[in-house]
Order: sequence, then C-alpha cells, then structure tokens
Amino acid sequence: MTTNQGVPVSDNQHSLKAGLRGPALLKDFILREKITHFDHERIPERVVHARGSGAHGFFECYAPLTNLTRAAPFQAKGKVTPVFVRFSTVQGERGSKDTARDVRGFAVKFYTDEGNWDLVGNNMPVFFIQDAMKFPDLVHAVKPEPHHQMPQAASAHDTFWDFVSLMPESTHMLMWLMSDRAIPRSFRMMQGFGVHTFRFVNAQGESRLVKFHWTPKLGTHALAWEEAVKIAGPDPDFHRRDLWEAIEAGEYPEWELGLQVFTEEDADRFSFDVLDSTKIIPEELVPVQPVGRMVLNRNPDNFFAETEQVAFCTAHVVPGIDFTNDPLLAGRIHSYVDTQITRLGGPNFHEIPINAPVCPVHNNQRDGAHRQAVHRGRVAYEPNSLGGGCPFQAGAAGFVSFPEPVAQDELRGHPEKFAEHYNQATLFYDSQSPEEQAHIAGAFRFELSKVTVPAVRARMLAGLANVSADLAAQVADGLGMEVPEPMPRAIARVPKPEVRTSEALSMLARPGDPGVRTRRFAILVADGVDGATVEAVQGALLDAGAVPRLMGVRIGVCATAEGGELDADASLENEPGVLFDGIIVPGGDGNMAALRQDARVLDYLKEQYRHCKALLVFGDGDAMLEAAGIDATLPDGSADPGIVFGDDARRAIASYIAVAGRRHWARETDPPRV
Ligand code: HDE
Repeated sequence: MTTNQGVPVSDNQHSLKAGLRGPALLKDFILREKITHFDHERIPERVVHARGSGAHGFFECYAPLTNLTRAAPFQAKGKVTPVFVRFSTVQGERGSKDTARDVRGFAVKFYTDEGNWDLVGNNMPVFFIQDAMKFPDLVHAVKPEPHHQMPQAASAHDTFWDFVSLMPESTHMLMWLMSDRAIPRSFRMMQGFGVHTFRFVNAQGESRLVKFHWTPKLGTHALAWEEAVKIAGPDPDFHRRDLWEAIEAGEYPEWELGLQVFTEEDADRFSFDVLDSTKIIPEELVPVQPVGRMVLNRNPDNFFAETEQVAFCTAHVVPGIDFTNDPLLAGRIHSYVDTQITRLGGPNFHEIPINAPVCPVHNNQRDGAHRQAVHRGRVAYEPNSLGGGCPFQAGAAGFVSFPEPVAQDELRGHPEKFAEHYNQATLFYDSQSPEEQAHIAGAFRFELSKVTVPAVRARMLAGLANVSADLAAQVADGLGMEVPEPMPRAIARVPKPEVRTSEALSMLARPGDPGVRTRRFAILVADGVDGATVEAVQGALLDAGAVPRLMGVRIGVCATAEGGELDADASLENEPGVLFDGIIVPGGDGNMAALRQDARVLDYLKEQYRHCKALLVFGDGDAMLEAAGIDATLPDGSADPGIVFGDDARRAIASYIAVAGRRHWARETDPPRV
C-alpha cells in the first residue's frame, strides 16, 4: 500500500499521535492525504438523469447504408462498433429508487472509427416541450419542490401538474408517462428512441431525414403500478440489479436499431411538423427498417469511473450524421457540453477513459484543469510551418455540415403546425388495449389525487377532455369531480390526422421472444415439501433460461417429504414476492401446512395474483388459493390462463412456462377483487 505519491504506507490503521493517549498530529500527511481525498470523492450529480446504470457492448450493422449516410458504423455488413450505454431515470437523485414512474434515459455512445457519436435518447419517442427555452422550467417543476425537497423521484405533486396543465404541448408526452412505459419491468425490456428528427448525409452530400428506434429482443414489458411502488422498498436497485445480473449470467440484452428514413418533401406533407419533438411519425406513414443490432455484454469494472463519469453530448456527431432545426435539439447541443464542464470539473472530460474516442485525437487545444495529454514541441497553432503544418485539416474527408439554406428573419416563435397539441395524444390513447387504457386512467387518477390545488386538477381534466371524452370521464370520476369544458385549442382548424390508431403504439404488439428467459421465479418450500416436484420445476425453469429461487420461510436447509434436503436461497422476508415474475407452490403435506400458517404466504399469493403474474400450484394448493381469496376464473367467467394447477409435474410446468412470460391483465378489476 502506498500514498498517492507512491510512498509505502507502514500502518493504515492508526493516525500519528504524540503518545498512545496523546493528540493526533497535523504533520500526519498520510492521514491527511487519505481524508482529503475522501472529502472530495463525490462530484456533482447530473441535474437530470442522476440515477443511472451502464454497460458496455457493441453495435453490428446488418447491411451497408452507404446510399443514406457515410457514418462509420453503417458502412459495411457485419461492421462492429463498440458502445457504452447508460440507462437512467430523470427526476430522482442519484440514490433514488429505480421503479419510479418516470421517463427512462437510453443514451448510447458509439466509439466509431471517425470519432464518438452519442445518441442520447429516451424510452419514449416524444418529449414534454417543443423548445429548449422551457427545459429549466420543466425540470424545476418536476423535481422535488424547492421549499421542502419533496417528493423524491415522483411527478405526483402540485408543481409538475401546475406546469404541464398550463402547457398543452406536453399532453402527448403525458399519455406516455401515465402509461406502463413509465414503469418498465427491466431496462432490457424497453424501447429506445432518438426522439428528434436527425439528418443522414451520404458521401455525395445528399441528405435524408431520420428517426432512430431501439427495439428490445425480449419485448417491451412493464410492472404493475402497485408492484413498482412496493419494489422500491425491498429493492430500490431493482433495474440496476436486473441489468447487472443478466450480463453476469451471460444473458446479454439485445436491441435492434430501426430507422424511419424520409425526405423533406415527405415531411412537408405530414399533418404535423417533424421538427416538433412532441410528435411521432406513425409507422404507417414511414415504416421502421431494421439496420443493425446492439448487444450489451460487459458490466463496467468501476461504477464511478465509467457509469458516473461518462459524458454524453448530443453535440457528439460524426461525419454522415447531422442535426435538423428542431429547436429542442438546438438547446441540447449547447447544454450537454456545458453541463459536463461543471460536473466533470473542466474542459478535458474527453480524456477520461470512458469518454475517449478509439480513434486518435489531433488538434491545438491545450491545458485546462486535469489535462492528461503531454503535448511535445512548441507548436500549438494552425497554420504553422514550424510543426510541418500538422495537424492538417481533413477537408472534404472531415465533418462537413449539411448546407441547409437559411433565409428568414430572426424571431421568437414557432410554425403553425406546432400549435396542434392533441391529435397524437388521442392517437396514442386510442391505440392502446383496454387494459393499457385502464392503467393510463389509473395513473392520471393517482397523480392528480396527489395534487392539492383543485384548480390544477380541473385544468388538467380540461386538457384531457380534448384527448378523449372517455379518459377525461374516468379520471374525473376517480377524483370525484365533473369533467370541465375542454381547454380552448390554440388553433381553430385542427389538421386531420393521417391515422386514427397505430398498432405499434401498444406494448401488447411488442411481446418479443416468447418464454421466460431471464425471468425470476419463486418456488415456495418448507419442511415436508415434495422434493421431486421442486426438482422437476427447477430443472424445467433452468432449461427455459429462467432464474428459479427456492423461497423458504427462512433461508437455509429444509427437509423434503422424501427425506432429502433442500437449501432455500431466499426467504419471504429478504426477497418479497414483488421481486419475482411468478410463483410456484409445490405440493407436500408438511409444506402446505407450514406455509398456510404463515400470513405472509397468503399476502405473497395475493400480490402475485393482483399484479397479474402467473401462478403454478400443486397438491392441495387450490385450498391455499382459496384461503388467499383467489378465484381462478376471470371477471368474464372464463378460466384464468395465468393460474395453472398441477398433478403431473412435467406437464404442469410446461403449461406454466407457456403462460408465465407475460402478465394476465384480463384478471384485473378496479378496485382489485383480491
Ligand atoms: Fe437531456 N440533459 N436535455 N434530454 N438527457 C441531460 O446532461 C437537456 C432531453 C437525456 O446517461 C444533462 O450529462 C436539455 C431530451 C438523457 O448521462 C443535461 C434538454 C432527451 C440524459 C441535459 C433536454 C434527453 C440527459 C444532465 C431540452 C431525449 C442522460 C446531465 C432542450 C431525447 C445521459 C448531462 C446520461 C441528460 C439537458 C431534453 C435525454 C443538463 C437542455 C428531449 C438520456 O445536459
């Protein structure tokens, strides 16, 4: 062990004192260096997206896109570009819970052959505001309120709803935020979007407009709201842990990159403006073409060095990728570099290993706080002759901004199409399944019930009345209010939308690979459990790529009915049911008797049922379900496909695995029956 100066440390246990019971001495440079370094270990957290988790991986191109772009990752079939991805929540502080209702950041750094390209997106394809000018207001409104710093990581409070109810342009985003997209089951099971319209430029200088979409191989899946709230207690690191464990287990998360490519002329014909980040381009108008895949296959070695110090910037583009005039994007191009200077302590953050490009960097920039590079020679200017003219400009081989013509008066304002705020909110709501619509209504009810100023609730309802009479009525009813008059629209003549519904907007259209891969299951065990059933269930789940855990009333050994032993690796206390995707109650008289005595087991079953997860019960498990008040029929009287009864272990587990990878929302009632 040494000091930071490399001096060997002889004793790391005791400070230097004048006598065994005497005062500590100021000249103890070893103690002072250690404590001073410790005192400065924290850096400012990100003003938004403070809570995040990262992973390394690669992007692989399916086929050359040279006709569209000269960007290095898209130049050849099979071309592999290393990436670092950081997922995040937006509102909460660095130590806040993972399962808050929130937008998730989805930021990808491509270390390309021609420099770093950062695609700094979210898991929702639209944003709250159209212009960067309003971003500080939005963030001030959603963050904990300034007088008492509450609530943490939650939008359910007055200032957020005050702001958005006065900002009709946020209505479309609110639909996404109140949907289950805001409570993902896993980072591995959410879509990602570049949000803005970007520009592709090919080697001939021709340009097309483009939107970026990431689609998870495992499908897009969510938690139930009550479950998300309950997970936050026992495991605030739920998403971070899930990502970490999947990668450690070799279950590498994978997304497909898709593009919507279109021309300026196409854009002119749309009923909305493609420079308005509160709008999507429905896939019916411009289909999403898959162009490559991204695999995350390595956890960071050190959270601080990589996940915390990674600096994403929308200004980081490479030749072949350029900006459009989206006024939200313009502000971002400035903001990200600026914020890294404060957060990472100066202008040299590009030298931190996680931020350094994989290609060489040559320029005449010098010095600044924490400079790592040691530049030799006396030439730090261009043009020069003393340094042989180096480094040379790249000319046409370098980044050449697309020459978009600019010929208008300087002004503050926006185009007319920006003033239409409700068509796509309606499109989103009308494209959801009845279960998803019910969740959206429930989320609005919950959030607005936390608002203490009735006028704010009423104003929000007036906005919702422009989206859907059905939604507004349900939310008003849930709040014990009448639906007010619809909020006056900013434009008299509402443009006719191209599509009224879009299947691609429902999560149910995105189940991904079916099955239970990487899903977590609890097998309830106690003394007297049927060991053969446990073994069969465990084996089948492992074969299907799932993660079975033996859940005891306490951890440690329990005796099977056959006289064997099982080692429970989780307990009702240390891993509550909300942390699992499904539950199995194996038979065995002793097991059932012991479990039935424990009220937590009944709660556990009730929660699994209420959160619409699949249950598999053996032996007289049906009596246990009855004790928990669980009825195996759906509200429409048909059998609940998410409850499987077993006699023959092999057959039962196969039927269970077929239904356990998804939620059984059809079981849900409001209020819940169980
Ligand atoms: Fe960000 N945003 N943002 N944002 N954003 C930041 O940069 C900002 C916006 C997004 O994992 C900050 O390094 C402005 C849209 C992600 O490190 C900051 C505006 C989208 C991340 C910032 C927006 C995003 C950030 C805070 C409106 C989706 C986390 C710390 C003009 C397309 C990246 C930092 C990571 C982070 C500014 C709007 C996504 C302050 C001014 C729209 C994923 O620079």
